[in-house]
Amino acid sequence: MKIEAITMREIRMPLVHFFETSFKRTTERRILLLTLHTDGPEGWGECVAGEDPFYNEESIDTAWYAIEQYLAPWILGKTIKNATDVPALFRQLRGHRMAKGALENAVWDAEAQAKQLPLWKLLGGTQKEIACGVSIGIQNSVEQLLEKIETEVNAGYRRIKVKCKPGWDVQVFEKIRNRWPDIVLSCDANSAYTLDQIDHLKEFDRFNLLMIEQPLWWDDFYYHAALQKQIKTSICLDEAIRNSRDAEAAIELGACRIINIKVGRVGGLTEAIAVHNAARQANIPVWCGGMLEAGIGRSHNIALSTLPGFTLPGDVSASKRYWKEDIIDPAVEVSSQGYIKVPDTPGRGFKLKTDLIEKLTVRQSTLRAKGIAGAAD
Ligand code: OSB
Ligand code: MG
Repeated sequence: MKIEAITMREIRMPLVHFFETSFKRTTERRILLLTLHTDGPEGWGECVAGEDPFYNEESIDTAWYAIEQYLAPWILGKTIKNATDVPALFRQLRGHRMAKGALENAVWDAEAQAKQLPLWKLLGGTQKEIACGVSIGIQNSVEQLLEKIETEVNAGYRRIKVKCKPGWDVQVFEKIRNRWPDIVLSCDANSAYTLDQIDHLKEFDRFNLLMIEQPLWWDDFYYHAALQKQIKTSICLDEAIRNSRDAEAAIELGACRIINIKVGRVGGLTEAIAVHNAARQANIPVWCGGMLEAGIGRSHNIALSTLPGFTLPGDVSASKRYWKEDIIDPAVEVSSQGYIKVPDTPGRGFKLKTDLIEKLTVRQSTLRAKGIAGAAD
């Protein structure tokens, strides 16, 4: 397919409820959406970079820059056979994986539609239903957190993950376990601890957690390996795994027993599949992480989660947990048993609410094969 133009747009979407991690409280998302105009079907991608470079080094603004200045010009006017050919076109730009992923995933969407295949089949997926968990942020009070957990347990979610940080950890786990001794529970520290706190981290072992996600530095596996030797709870790496080589190194070092795969964090679906394959080869279970995505990113996550190594429930949950109205139709829904049924229609499998997307847009720019057209047209 020939890439004729790329529309970049920023939409703003308030969250139904704030989402707080050890690094930040988010109340409204600023989301970068891409539309790929080709000589065939139109492809859409969502950039998962946050409002600030606090989760990793990228933000919506660095992604906008990387796409506008480098990535879009490098593929505009090109004829691309397969989305798997895209990473090689982007190689000269170091990092900026979330920016790259947004564009590559739009190519996957267009390719799947051109081939009349559901995206999940094009990726090599095998699971027709995916198991869902939820990620629950730090709340104003433990009571508020317990109420949220109750809602999600009743909704059928198959794993509850709570965000933690020093001062919001063991006391909170204690209260959760008193009330729900048997639910599948995990925690995510987003790098809130250091190795000096090892005695404190050892206390987490009392709570029968499925895993602790990224307890130490965001870019580390060496010290995670040291920590994993001293705690019983399985470490799951999120931030630190940027590609399949990282996955291989972390696994060989013993830095984790579980890996969270986020499509954007590793630079797109091609690399996400490679991370999945590396983990599968080593018998390391993986699950699909989330970045508070709107419907486009969410539908890419659903497709990825159908690969056979995704054996643990992911942070892929219903649209209504995040948004009053999602930008896709139908919205993502989760069954009372905690599963999402994977759509069988070509491409990502969800229609777009283009009027709503227009309404939410605060800036947009269309880039064309020859020269750059600034404003919308
Ligand atoms: O570490 O998994 C994380 C959200 C923003 C940044 C980092 C993370 C998260 C989540 C939310 O945990 C998962 C979701 O989309 O529900
Ligand atoms: Mg995480």
